[in-house]
Amino acid sequence: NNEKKYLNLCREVMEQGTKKEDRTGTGTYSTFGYQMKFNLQEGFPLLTTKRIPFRLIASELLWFIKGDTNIRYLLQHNNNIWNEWAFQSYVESEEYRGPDMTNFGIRSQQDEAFKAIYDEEMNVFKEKILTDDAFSERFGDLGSVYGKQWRAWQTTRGETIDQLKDVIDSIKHNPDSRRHIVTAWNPEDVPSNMALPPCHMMFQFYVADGKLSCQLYQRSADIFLGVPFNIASYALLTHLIAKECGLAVGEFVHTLGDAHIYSNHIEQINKQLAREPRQAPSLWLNDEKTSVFDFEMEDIKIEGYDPHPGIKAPVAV
Ligand code: DHF
Ligand code: TMP
Repeated sequence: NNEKKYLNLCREVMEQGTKKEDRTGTGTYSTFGYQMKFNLQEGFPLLTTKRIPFRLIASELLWFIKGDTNIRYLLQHNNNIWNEWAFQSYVESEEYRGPDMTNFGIRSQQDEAFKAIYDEEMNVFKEKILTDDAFSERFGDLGSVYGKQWRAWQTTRGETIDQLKDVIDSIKHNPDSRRHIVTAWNPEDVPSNMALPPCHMMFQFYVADGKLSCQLYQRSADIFLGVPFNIASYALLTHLIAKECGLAVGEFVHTLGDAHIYSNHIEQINKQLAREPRQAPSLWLNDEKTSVFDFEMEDIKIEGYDPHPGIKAPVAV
């Protein structure tokens, strides 16, 4: 069972993780180096031990595939998962004149009065991103994140490289190649040019027996919030590319670097671990679409999804 692989990761880090401080000031239990293999023929790996909002995963992936790095597209799809990181650059800028937002992530969890002010500022910010073109261009953009590196990696010669298109071409024309790689980790851009250096940073495809497999290296993994999204996102990407290349799906191999459970996610993890996994759902893709680059939200659906209820948790900023 695919889901057991994830639950085993949770159990191992809960039982054997080392206490480790982190950038966000939240504190974690962490382990270094872990691998899970999901068989994509055994259903779609969307967790059932808590409800995962699949439409957020699909719209985020389509946003990467378009090469977009501006949260406006996400907001237009009612997807709020990247708001905090755009908001952070805004409140740190000269232009911001509102109340002090230093450490808004931690403070909004600890201080009710502050949370009300923060929510208000965030709503104003979102509205401006959606309606004000100049503002959105300036503050909606997360910098040289995934979409940019996948579709328009900038070379020193002033050219751009479309890694995603190139990798699909190489899967089609030279399936045995051991060089089917896309990397989002651009050392030139990492120090200054992005809201958050890529977490899922490098992936490789592999073709054997008519099946397409994908392995992801994720340098940093928020086990409760990020990882369930990352698994489903790369499973979906593998399905889309397999379809375009006329291949079946094989495995998704998920390799983690710093795999951590935040100290304020412990109760939630325990609650989830007490639940029994249910039958995995399946993925429906519109057969009229052939190219990865033509898919829209209505072409992607999850079927037979009957999860346990969602479990809320604060995200560390
Ligand atoms: N920072 C941290 N600390 N952890 C992350 O997982 C993370 N992920 C990012 C950006 N920065 C991050 C992008 N992906 C959620 C899920 C994925 C994600 C960002 C946020 C999240 O909060 N998920 C909630 C539901 C959110 C909603 O319904 O709007 C969840 O319960 O799964
Ligand atoms: P870091 O840059 O200090 O490693 O913080 C990034 C945090 O975000 C870390 O907890 C990992 C988490 N994360 C994921 O787990 N998956 C993701 O897709 C993203 C963007 C972040």
